[in-house]
Amino acid sequence: MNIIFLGAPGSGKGTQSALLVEKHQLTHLSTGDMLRAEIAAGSALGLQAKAVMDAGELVSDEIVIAMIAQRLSQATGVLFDGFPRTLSQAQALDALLAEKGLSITHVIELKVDSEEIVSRLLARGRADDNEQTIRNRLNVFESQTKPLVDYYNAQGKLHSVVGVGSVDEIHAQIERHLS
Ligand code: B4P
Repeated sequence: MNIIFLGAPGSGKGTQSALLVEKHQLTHLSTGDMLRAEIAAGSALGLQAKAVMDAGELVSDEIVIAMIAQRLSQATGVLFDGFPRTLSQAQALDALLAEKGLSITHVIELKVDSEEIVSRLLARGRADDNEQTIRNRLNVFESQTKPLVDYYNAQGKLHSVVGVGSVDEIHAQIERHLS
Protein backbone atom coordinates (compact mmCIF):
# COMPACT_ATOMS: atom_id res chain seq x y z
CA MET A 1 0.00 0.00 0.00
CA ASN A 2 1.14 3.51 -0.84
CA ILE A 3 -1.29 5.95 0.76
CA ILE A 4 -1.71 9.72 0.58
CA PHE A 5 -3.50 11.75 3.24
CA LEU A 6 -5.11 14.79 1.67
CA GLY A 7 -6.88 17.42 3.76
CA ALA A 8 -6.90 21.00 4.98
CA PRO A 9 -4.46 22.06 7.71
CA GLY A 10 -5.66 20.63 11.00
CA SER A 11 -7.95 18.07 9.38
CA GLY A 12 -6.14 15.36 11.35
CA LYS A 13 -3.67 14.02 8.77
CA GLY A 14 -0.85 13.71 11.31
CA THR A 15 -3.16 12.23 13.95
CA GLN A 16 -4.61 9.54 11.64
CA SER A 17 -1.23 8.84 10.01
CA ALA A 18 0.27 7.82 13.36
CA LEU A 19 -2.44 5.16 13.81
CA LEU A 20 -2.14 3.74 10.28
CA VAL A 21 1.65 3.65 10.30
CA GLU A 22 1.66 1.59 13.47
CA LYS A 23 -1.06 -0.80 12.32
CA HIS A 24 0.27 -1.44 8.78
CA GLN A 25 4.02 -0.94 9.40
CA LEU A 26 4.24 1.80 6.79
CA THR A 27 7.05 4.31 6.31
CA HIS A 28 5.66 7.69 7.42
CA LEU A 29 6.76 10.58 5.21
CA SER A 30 5.43 13.91 6.56
CA THR A 31 6.81 16.95 4.76
CA GLY A 32 5.56 19.13 7.65
CA ASP A 33 7.60 17.08 10.16
CA MET A 34 10.65 17.14 7.87
CA LEU A 35 10.45 20.93 7.54
CA ARG A 36 10.00 21.40 11.31
CA ALA A 37 13.07 19.17 11.86
CA GLU A 38 15.08 21.45 9.53
CA ILE A 39 13.89 24.48 11.52
CA ALA A 40 14.81 22.82 14.84
CA ALA A 41 18.27 21.98 13.45
CA GLY A 42 18.77 25.61 12.40
CA SER A 43 19.76 24.63 8.84
CA ALA A 44 19.74 27.10 5.92
CA LEU A 45 16.74 25.28 4.48
CA GLY A 46 14.99 25.50 7.86
CA LEU A 47 15.56 29.26 8.08
CA GLN A 48 14.11 29.71 4.61
CA ALA A 49 11.14 27.41 5.35
CA LYS A 50 10.30 29.03 8.70
CA ALA A 51 9.38 32.40 7.21
CA VAL A 52 7.20 30.72 4.58
CA MET A 53 5.45 28.44 7.09
CA ASP A 54 4.88 31.25 9.62
CA ALA A 55 3.07 33.17 6.87
CA GLY A 56 0.90 30.14 6.09
CA GLU A 57 2.29 29.78 2.56
CA LEU A 58 3.65 26.63 0.91
CA VAL A 59 7.36 25.88 0.84
CA SER A 60 8.59 25.63 -2.77
CA ASP A 61 7.75 22.52 -4.80
CA GLU A 62 11.46 22.09 -5.59
CA ILE A 63 12.42 21.78 -1.91
CA VAL A 64 9.66 19.40 -0.83
CA ILE A 65 9.95 17.18 -3.92
CA ALA A 66 13.71 16.85 -3.29
CA MET A 67 13.07 15.92 0.36
CA ILE A 68 10.63 13.18 -0.68
CA ALA A 69 12.83 11.89 -3.54
CA GLN A 70 15.73 11.48 -1.13
CA ARG A 71 13.69 9.35 1.29
CA LEU A 72 11.79 7.29 -1.26
CA SER A 73 14.82 5.22 -2.18
CA GLN A 74 14.68 3.11 1.00
CA ALA A 75 10.92 3.10 1.37
CA THR A 76 8.54 0.18 0.69
CA GLY A 77 4.90 0.74 1.80
CA VAL A 78 4.64 4.49 2.31
CA LEU A 79 2.17 6.84 3.92
CA PHE A 80 2.50 10.36 2.48
CA ASP A 81 1.21 12.84 5.09
CA GLY A 82 0.71 16.40 3.83
CA PHE A 83 2.43 15.68 0.51
CA PRO A 84 1.59 16.33 -2.32
CA ARG A 85 0.02 19.77 -1.78
CA THR A 86 0.16 21.08 -5.38
CA LEU A 87 -0.46 19.59 -8.80
CA SER A 88 3.27 19.77 -9.63
CA GLN A 89 4.07 17.82 -6.46
CA ALA A 90 1.44 15.19 -7.38
CA GLN A 91 2.84 14.79 -10.90
CA ALA A 92 6.41 14.59 -9.57
CA LEU A 93 5.37 11.92 -7.06
CA ASP A 94 3.66 9.82 -9.76
CA ALA A 95 6.84 10.04 -11.85
CA LEU A 96 9.14 9.15 -8.93
CA LEU A 97 7.03 6.10 -8.07
CA ALA A 98 6.70 5.01 -11.72
CA GLU A 99 10.52 4.94 -11.99
CA LYS A 100 10.43 2.23 -9.32
CA GLY A 101 7.48 0.38 -10.87
CA LEU A 102 5.23 1.60 -8.01
CA SER A 103 2.11 3.74 -7.75
CA ILE A 104 -0.24 5.30 -5.22
CA THR A 105 -2.90 2.79 -4.15
CA HIS A 106 -5.22 4.94 -1.97
CA VAL A 107 -5.81 8.65 -1.44
CA ILE A 108 -7.72 9.43 1.76
CA GLU A 109 -9.37 12.85 1.78
CA LEU A 110 -10.21 14.07 5.29
CA LYS A 111 -13.11 16.53 5.14
CA VAL A 112 -13.48 19.07 7.97
CA ASP A 113 -15.17 22.48 7.78
CA SER A 114 -13.20 25.70 8.22
CA GLU A 115 -14.61 26.85 11.57
CA GLU A 116 -13.85 23.47 13.18
CA ILE A 117 -10.30 23.74 11.79
CA VAL A 118 -9.76 27.24 13.16
CA SER A 119 -10.87 26.18 16.66
CA ARG A 120 -8.75 22.97 16.59
CA LEU A 121 -5.60 24.78 15.50
CA LEU A 122 -6.01 27.67 17.93
CA ALA A 123 -6.26 25.00 20.66
CA ARG A 124 -3.14 23.21 19.33
CA GLY A 125 -1.12 26.45 19.38
CA ARG A 126 1.91 25.50 17.23
CA ALA A 127 4.12 28.41 15.99
CA ASP A 128 2.03 28.66 12.78
CA ASP A 129 -1.33 28.28 14.57
CA ASN A 130 -2.47 31.90 14.94
CA GLU A 131 -5.77 32.96 13.40
CA GLN A 132 -4.39 35.08 10.54
CA THR A 133 -1.96 32.35 9.45
CA ILE A 134 -4.62 29.63 9.79
CA ARG A 135 -7.03 31.57 7.52
CA ASN A 136 -4.27 32.03 4.95
CA ARG A 137 -3.41 28.31 5.12
CA LEU A 138 -7.09 27.54 4.45
CA ASN A 139 -7.08 29.85 1.39
CA VAL A 140 -3.87 28.26 0.13
CA PHE A 141 -5.45 24.82 0.61
CA GLU A 142 -8.54 25.81 -1.41
CA SER A 143 -6.56 27.27 -4.30
CA GLN A 144 -3.50 25.01 -4.51
CA THR A 145 -4.30 21.67 -2.84
CA LYS A 146 -8.05 21.14 -3.43
CA PRO A 147 -7.49 20.53 -7.20
CA LEU A 148 -5.77 17.27 -6.18
CA VAL A 149 -9.19 15.88 -5.22
CA ASP A 150 -10.15 15.89 -8.92
CA TYR A 151 -6.69 14.67 -9.97
CA TYR A 152 -6.93 11.53 -7.81
CA ASN A 153 -10.66 11.05 -8.38
CA ALA A 154 -9.92 10.84 -12.11
CA GLN A 155 -7.40 8.08 -11.30
CA GLY A 156 -10.12 6.22 -9.32
CA LYS A 157 -8.05 6.39 -6.11
CA LEU A 158 -9.96 8.90 -4.00
CA HIS A 159 -11.71 7.90 -0.76
CA SER A 160 -13.44 10.73 1.13
CA VAL A 161 -13.93 10.48 4.89
CA VAL A 162 -15.61 13.00 7.20
CA GLY A 163 -12.84 14.01 9.62
CA VAL A 164 -15.18 15.10 12.44
CA GLY A 165 -15.95 12.77 15.34
CA SER A 166 -13.71 10.75 17.61
CA VAL A 167 -10.19 9.89 16.40
CA ASP A 168 -11.03 6.15 16.73
CA GLU A 169 -14.26 6.43 14.71
CA ILE A 170 -12.45 8.25 11.91
CA HIS A 171 -9.66 5.66 11.99
CA ALA A 172 -12.24 2.85 11.67
CA GLN A 173 -13.79 4.52 8.62
CA ILE A 174 -10.38 4.87 6.98
CA GLU A 175 -9.65 1.19 7.62
CA ARG A 176 -12.91 0.28 5.86
CA HIS A 177 -11.73 2.17 2.76
CA LEU A 178 -8.36 0.41 2.82
CA SER A 179 -9.75 -3.12 3.16
P1 B4P B 1 1.60 20.05 8.23
O1 B4P B 1 2.67 19.66 9.16
O2 B4P B 1 1.27 19.07 7.15
O3 B4P B 1 0.39 20.26 9.25
P2 B4P B 1 -1.13 20.57 9.25
O4 B4P B 1 -1.71 20.48 7.86
O5 B4P B 1 -1.25 21.86 9.99
O6 B4P B 1 -1.83 19.50 10.23
P3 B4P B 1 -2.55 18.07 10.19
O7 B4P B 1 -3.66 17.92 9.21
O8 B4P B 1 -1.49 17.00 10.17
O9 B4P B 1 -3.31 18.10 11.59
P4 B4P B 1 -3.13 17.31 12.95
O10 B4P B 1 -3.35 15.83 12.81
O11 B4P B 1 -1.86 17.74 13.59
O12 B4P B 1 1.94 21.44 7.51
C1 B4P B 1 2.50 22.57 8.15
C2 B4P B 1 3.10 23.56 7.15
O13 B4P B 1 4.28 22.98 6.50
C3 B4P B 1 2.25 23.99 5.94
O14 B4P B 1 1.37 25.07 6.26
C4 B4P B 1 3.32 24.38 4.88
O15 B4P B 1 3.80 25.68 5.09
C5 B4P B 1 4.44 23.40 5.13
N1 B4P B 1 4.35 22.21 4.25
C6 B4P B 1 4.14 20.93 4.68
N2 B4P B 1 4.09 20.09 3.62
C7 B4P B 1 4.26 20.85 2.50
C8 B4P B 1 4.26 20.57 1.10
N3 B4P B 1 4.07 19.32 0.64
N4 B4P B 1 4.45 21.59 0.24
C9 B4P B 1 4.65 22.84 0.68
N5 B4P B 1 4.63 23.19 1.99
C10 B4P B 1 4.44 22.21 2.90
O16 B4P B 1 -4.39 17.85 13.77
C11 B4P B 1 -4.52 19.22 14.14
C12 B4P B 1 -5.14 19.34 15.52
O17 B4P B 1 -6.46 18.77 15.55
C13 B4P B 1 -4.35 18.61 16.61
O18 B4P B 1 -4.28 19.43 17.75
C14 B4P B 1 -5.15 17.34 16.87
O19 B4P B 1 -5.02 16.88 18.20
C15 B4P B 1 -6.58 17.81 16.58
N6 B4P B 1 -7.42 16.73 16.07
C16 B4P B 1 -7.06 15.75 15.20
N7 B4P B 1 -8.11 14.92 14.95
C17 B4P B 1 -9.16 15.43 15.67
C18 B4P B 1 -10.54 15.04 15.84
N8 B4P B 1 -11.05 13.97 15.21
N9 B4P B 1 -11.33 15.81 16.62
C19 B4P B 1 -10.84 16.90 17.26
N10 B4P B 1 -9.55 17.31 17.17
C20 B4P B 1 -8.73 16.59 16.38
